[in-house]
Amino acid sequence: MGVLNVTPDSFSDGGLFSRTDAAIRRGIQMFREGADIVDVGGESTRPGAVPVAETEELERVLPVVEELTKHGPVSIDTSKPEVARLCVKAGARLLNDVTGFRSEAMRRIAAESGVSACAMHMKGEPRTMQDDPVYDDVVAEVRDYLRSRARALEEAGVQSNAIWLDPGIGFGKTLDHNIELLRRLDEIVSLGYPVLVGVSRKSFIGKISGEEDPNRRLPGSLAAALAAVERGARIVRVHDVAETVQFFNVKAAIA
Ligand code: HH2
Repeated sequence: MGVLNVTPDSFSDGGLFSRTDAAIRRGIQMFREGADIVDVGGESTRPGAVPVAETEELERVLPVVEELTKHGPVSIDTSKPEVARLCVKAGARLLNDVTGFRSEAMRRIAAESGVSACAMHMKGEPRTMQDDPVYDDVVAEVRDYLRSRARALEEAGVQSNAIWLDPGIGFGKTLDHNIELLRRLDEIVSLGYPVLVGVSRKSFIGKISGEEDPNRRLPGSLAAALAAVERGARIVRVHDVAETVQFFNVKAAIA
């Protein structure tokens, strides 16, 4: 899954693709590089990010979704029901909700439209999520939460084979929590739904490596993506599509 942030303030590519034409060009390029799906987002969820109004988010993402669906499968990264509804109408095939479909309206749109739904775990909300997150057992808590979100989606009428789950690396988690979640990812995979993991360029890689520039965290991102895939992750959400495709193709050719 290629990341396409149509935002001025995303943590690694903010401002690069905030113009519609630049975003569309980058999306098409990611399909050419081998992305199976491109995830379009119009609101940064980085720690401390300021929420964006619905009209603003729609102006950012809708023209991009409309055009990119002509080139390949598109996912919309949003928690706003109206943004989700209009993007599905425009052809988006997956709803990626970092708030885990806590909103009934989001669950209804997923069910009525028949598109896939990715429910992610986040502790709290982006503005405050990194203020000292505490868990007894982070893996058990995230797994139980994701199981409850999958049930809620199924009760709303979403087919079980259309549900993806995501532990939400970096969303209300310390370095140790992120490492523990990746190390024991198989416990989340065992819920039986496809698992998506987003580790690309994230700050935990900076903490481990000392690399402060997110754009220089590709080696660590590949290491973390491999660790996730080896434990059963089916989809990796990445900024560096060509590099990640090459990495996994070589790995697959050998083993
Ligand atoms: N991470 C980000 C955004 N959306 N969605 C899922 N399912 N999983 C993730 O790990 C995930 C996500 C944050 O990364 P990015 O989009 O690059 O940054 P920002 O939120 O600053 O736009």
